[in-house]
Amino acid sequence: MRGQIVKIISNNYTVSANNTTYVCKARGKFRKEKKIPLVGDYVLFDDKNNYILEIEDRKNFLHRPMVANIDQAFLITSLKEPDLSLNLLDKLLVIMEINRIKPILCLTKKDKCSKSEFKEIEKIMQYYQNLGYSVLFNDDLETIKTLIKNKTSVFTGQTGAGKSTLLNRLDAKLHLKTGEISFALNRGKHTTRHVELIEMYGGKVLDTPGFSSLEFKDICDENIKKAFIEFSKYPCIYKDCSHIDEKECKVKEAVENHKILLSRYENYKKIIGR
Ligand SMILES: Nc1nc2c(ncn2[C@@H]2O[C@H](COP(=O)(O)OP(=O)(O)O)[C@@H](O)[C@H]2O)c(=O)[nH]1
Ligand SMILES: [Mg+2]
Ligand SMILES: [Zn+2]
Repeated sequence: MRGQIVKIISNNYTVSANNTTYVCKARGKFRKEKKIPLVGDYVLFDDKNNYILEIEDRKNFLHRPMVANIDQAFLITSLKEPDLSLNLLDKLLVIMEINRIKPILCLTKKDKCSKSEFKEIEKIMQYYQNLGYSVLFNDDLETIKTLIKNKTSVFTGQTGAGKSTLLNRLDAKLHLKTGEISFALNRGKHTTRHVELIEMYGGKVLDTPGFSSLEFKDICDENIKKAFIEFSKYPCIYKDCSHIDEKECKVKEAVENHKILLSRYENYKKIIGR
């Protein structure tokens, strides 16, 4: 039978298939082949003896949390408390672009913005929408439910952005803790990270505090450049133009002419200088 691993606790792999879960063991051959089954892996398994037989090739995988085959990511982006961080947003967009994960911007705490603050934010979000990214609010529950169907999704974003609140609103049975104070420096101590895909609305979702800079470790500058998807609309004289030190650069020109959002360009330079 074919299924997807939704939870791993020591060497017990919970595989979901046909609305049922099976707690399986992995075969010894995986260890020899240095294949480690991950949450999100699609597997073939023996549903009589509860053994994983094969791990299918991955579409993608992320390091922290370790999870495979993510289709889309809801980037839970708080407008206030914590304040909107375009730097974090652009970083997350780069990670998603590089891993071929469809990003969906989901804005929270609109109610905490003044009218004028919100006007500013709307302008910025219009820019992201023009790039082709979907922009939603955390009260668009019906749209979110539809998007979740038949997909594996991650909900990611800063602590306090409202991920758990949103997931609880989608499924009241979850009872995820909200408003928890996080001690960033002691993170490892406070929370034993437990990765689990939760099934809802015909799809699977993962609640995660975010992805570390680890994701950028193996990415070359060329791919970061590509992940800023609007840059290619302004072809430079040099194909390998870094858009930083070159005197004549169409991307820099587009930034000066307000065609490219200044914050996007600055975040690009920050990520390149990692
Ligand atoms: N005003 C307001 N507060 C929100 C909203 N979404 C979440 N919160 C609050 O923000 C705090 C952090 O939310 P939580 O879901 O724990 O964030 P997480 O760390 O991303 O899981 C909680 O006190 C929530 O009640 C929102 O849209 N508006
Ligand atoms: Mg939370
Ligand atoms: Zn250039």
